[in-house]
Parts: sequence; structure tokens; C-alpha cells
Amino acid sequence: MNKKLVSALLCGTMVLSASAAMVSAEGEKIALVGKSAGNAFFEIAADSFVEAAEAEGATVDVVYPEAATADAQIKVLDNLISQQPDAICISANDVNALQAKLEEAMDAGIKVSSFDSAPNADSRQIFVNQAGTVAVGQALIDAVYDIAGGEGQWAVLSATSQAANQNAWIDAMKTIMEGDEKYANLELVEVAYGDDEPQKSTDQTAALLDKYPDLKVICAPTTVGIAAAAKYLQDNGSACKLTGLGLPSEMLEYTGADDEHSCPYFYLWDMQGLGKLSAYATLALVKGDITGALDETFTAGDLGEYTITEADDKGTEIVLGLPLEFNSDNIEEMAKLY
Ligand code: RAM
Repeated sequence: MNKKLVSALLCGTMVLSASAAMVSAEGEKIALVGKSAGNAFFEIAADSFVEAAEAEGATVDVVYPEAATADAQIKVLDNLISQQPDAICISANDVNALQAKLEEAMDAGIKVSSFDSAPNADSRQIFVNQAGTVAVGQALIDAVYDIAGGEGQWAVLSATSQAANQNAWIDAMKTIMEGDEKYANLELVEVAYGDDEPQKSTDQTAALLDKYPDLKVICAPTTVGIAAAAKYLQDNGSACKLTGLGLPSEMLEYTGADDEHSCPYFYLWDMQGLGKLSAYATLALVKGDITGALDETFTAGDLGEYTITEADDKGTEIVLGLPLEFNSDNIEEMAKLY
């Protein structure tokens, strides 16, 4: 090898290693905290979050609490605060119970964002909302109305009784129902809680059918609940139908507008978009591009520009987009994605 070539190669190597060192020195450390382990919803969101954040030079620690409770998330937060990451992005198991811990994190200089399920306005700097809360409530109550034929008994199968996001969607459904005569012949008989555990969600579905033999529709605004209920209703050939929020990949065999299937249609949102937008929003906080205040804007990579708006709880949020409907026409394609 001639001398010029050797020195050119050496020089290139030095430049490369210098820039690699710079990237790792700058690399933001982010902790992503889900509601519970073993839920594909959080795994899918986390994959997109990690991919987007790592492409920007950050490192991400994905952490799950031992149970879908605020207490278990407080333990996780205690541990994280002692590690002093640049940011924590959390899906909250309770609206108010995390406030003291999340304030402690912010006081320690850690940026706090949330995604999927928002802790109260004082507990966060920004919330990445997958779809407007009222838009989700409207889509769900209209699906219940449509599937029930405009009248009759229906029930909610939720996650935990404290789940911030499920409670916000259920409240939105109730408010819409109470405010419009159109829904006057629908009777909400019970809100049951499957705690985002498959077995408990199955048991709660069975209990609802026992208690209310005329039940027409179950609405499960949780991916764990809807998948468990879908299987139970379909396996038992129940006349009760199902809608709610689900992952197309978990609902593929239960979706169809015929007697063979338990779920005519259901909703969710762009899961990869949720992970990505949450990553970009969290990084924008760390870099100081946004503080989380109303009307600030930032660019979320190839998702484009987003503007911070006011959330229903008077805190601020970034809304990813609209709820998406999944039915027999698109379920196969969408099940390949998430
Ligand atoms: C479950 C979780 C999550 C919720 C989805 C729809 O996976 O409760 O928080 O957003 O359902």
C-alpha cells in the first residue's frame, strides 16, 4: 500500500472515530415507561420509539412496572430518578397518583413527557395523545349505537379502574350520550374492569353475559380487553357483539360483519406514528426546541411539523391524528403492521 493511501485511510478512521465519540457524548438518555409488561400495545409503540430516538443518537431504556398500578410505576420512577436520565416518557396508570414523583423528576432536571395515558397537567410537560379524546369517544359511542341498532343494553369492559386514558374515553362516551337524544335508547348497564389481564378480561366478559342476558354490545377500549372478549364471544357463539380499541394483529380472526365473527369493526390509531411522535416530542424537550407550552411547534422527523395544543385537562398535548377504523376490508393488511 502506498504512503498516501495509508495516511488517507488513517485520517478517515480518525474522523470517523471522532464523530462516533461526539455522537455518544451527546447521546440523550431517555427512559420509556409503559403501563404494564406483556402487552403487545406497549411493545409495538416502544419499538418505533426506540428506532426513532436511536436514529437521532439517543439511547432508550424501556421499563415496565411489575403491575398495571400507580404504586408499581412509582417504584420504577424512584429507580429512574436516581439514574438521572435526560427524560422520562410515561403512559400513566393513574391520573393523579404519580404527581409527586413526576414533579420530583422535573425538579431534578429530568424532562417529563407522556404518551398514550396522561398523568395530570402538573405532572408532565407534554402529552402525546394518539387521537383526540373526544374523537375516540365519538367513534366508540357511534359504533355501539350502530352495532346495537340504536337501542338496548351495552356494557364497557375497561382496563384498570384508575387507567387515565380509558377513564377519559369512557367519560367522553358518557358525555356525548347524555348530550344527544339520538342515544336515549341505549342503556349503559355496567363498566367492568379486566385490568389489562387476558384471564381477568375473559372472566369479566363471562360475568357480563351472565348478568345481562339481553346485552347487545360490549365496548372494550383496551387492546387486551377487546382481544379476550372477542375470543370468548366468538368461541361461545354469543349474540352479543363487540367493538372498542384493538390491535388488528390480535383481532384478525374475530373481525367481520357476519354471525361467524364477534367484532364487526373496531378502532385504534397509527401505532408506529405514536411511538415515533413520542420520541421526537421527548427529544425536542431535551434539546430545548420546545418547553411544552401552547402553540409551540417542532418537526417530528418524516411525520412533519406538529403544533402543541390545549388538552382537555388544560395541560398541553400533541395530537397524532384521527382514530382509524378496522373492519373486514382492511384488517388483513393492517394486521401485518401492528
Ligand atoms: C391497552 C392499554 C393502552 C391503551 C390501549 C388501547 O393496550 O390500556 O393504554 O391505549 O389498550
